[in-house]
Amino acid sequence: MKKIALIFTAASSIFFASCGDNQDNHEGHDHATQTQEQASSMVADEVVTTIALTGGDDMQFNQKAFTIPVGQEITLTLKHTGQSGKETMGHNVVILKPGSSVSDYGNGAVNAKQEDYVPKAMADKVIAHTKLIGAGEATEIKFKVTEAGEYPFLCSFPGHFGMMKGTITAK
Ligand SMILES: [Cu+2]
Repeated sequence: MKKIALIFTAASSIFFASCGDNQDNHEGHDHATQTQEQASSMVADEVVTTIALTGGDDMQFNQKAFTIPVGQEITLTLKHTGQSGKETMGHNVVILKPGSSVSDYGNGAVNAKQEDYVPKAMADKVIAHTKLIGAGEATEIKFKVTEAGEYPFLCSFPGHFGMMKGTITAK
């Protein structure tokens, strides 16, 4: 009697194990995508007046989507969490007007080293920007937007905007 029970238990655990594998194979990707979407939409739905960004030697912002209220003062901080200096791994945050292209701005800023990669020639695309910082530094700006919309942001240090970009939604 005991033996039969054991065999049954073993068989059913194999059955459940293989069932679980199948689910992973068929639904693993969907599930991961869904979780990611849920996570980013949760972040984006929360309306904030403080944006705290960090960027390290991995060339990544800690967060890529924010929602802010129209007409209120927003405080944005940027902290460099890496080991590299501003010359080799500088970071900044440039917030662009709705409809502006992050890659157009990033490509246009590449040669503006004298201006810390925030060229005056493209100032008409910019809502606000931080200064360029290196390891151990932090910086803060305050800004306000007067219209609802999607405001792209990027780090304009050469080669960074492919990874270091995001969207601030104002509503
Ligand atoms: Cu950067």
